[in-house]
Amino acid sequence: MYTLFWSTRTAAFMPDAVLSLAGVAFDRHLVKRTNGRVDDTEFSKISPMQQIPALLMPDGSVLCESVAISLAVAERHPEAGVLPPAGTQDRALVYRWMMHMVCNIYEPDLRYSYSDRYTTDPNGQQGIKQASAERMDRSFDVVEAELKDGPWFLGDTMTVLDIHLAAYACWHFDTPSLLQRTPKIAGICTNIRKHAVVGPLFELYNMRDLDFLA
Ligand SMILES: N[C@@H](CCC(=O)N[C@@H](CS)C(=O)NCC(=O)O)C(=O)O
Repeated sequence: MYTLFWSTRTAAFMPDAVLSLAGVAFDRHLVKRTNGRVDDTEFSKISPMQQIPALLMPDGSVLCESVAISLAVAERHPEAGVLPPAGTQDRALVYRWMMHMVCNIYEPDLRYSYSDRYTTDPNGQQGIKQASAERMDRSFDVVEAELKDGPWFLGDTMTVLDIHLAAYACWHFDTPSLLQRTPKIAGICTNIRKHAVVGPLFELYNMRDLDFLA
């Protein structure tokens, strides 16, 4: 049995979606947070960076890092249907865009949200926030420019890319203005918000940011 360490509005959303799509049994363990920060001494034994998510595997080992967890679960459970076959160009594109989004969207989002961690200058936080916001926006625009006609990131079939992209869009500092500027990303978000299995997780994770699309 898997145990997913989670909390609302965190990147546990993505592996949760993959596990749910695969239909495998798993427990959710809520990690205690105070003011958005992990506040749970027991959790440091699971995640040395004290970051959510982490996945306790059936063999007792632990996997951290949201992208690694999503990809590993999708590979172990092909029935989830969100990972193109190994060795194909689509699989290579999954790697490319997962890396693009985690480095150039998620990481700047963390810099924006936890700006005090990224400067020793007591007056430096506003500059960090502004630069991070610009970096995030530019990186979303790169995705928008490369998307084809949909309905999903890679065309006809939903993949882990769609799940990650929609979560990052939810956490943007101004989701409506982002999606107005990026209609193809908005289309993917609309589709995934309506998905029978993934859609309900937006409520569980208190990610109501896409509700206005309905
Ligand atoms: N690179 C990590 C980042 C994880 C991360 O920063 N998670 C946030 C929530 S989305 C977190 O744990 N924040 C609480 C804290 O840093 O105290 C990943 O992709 O899993």
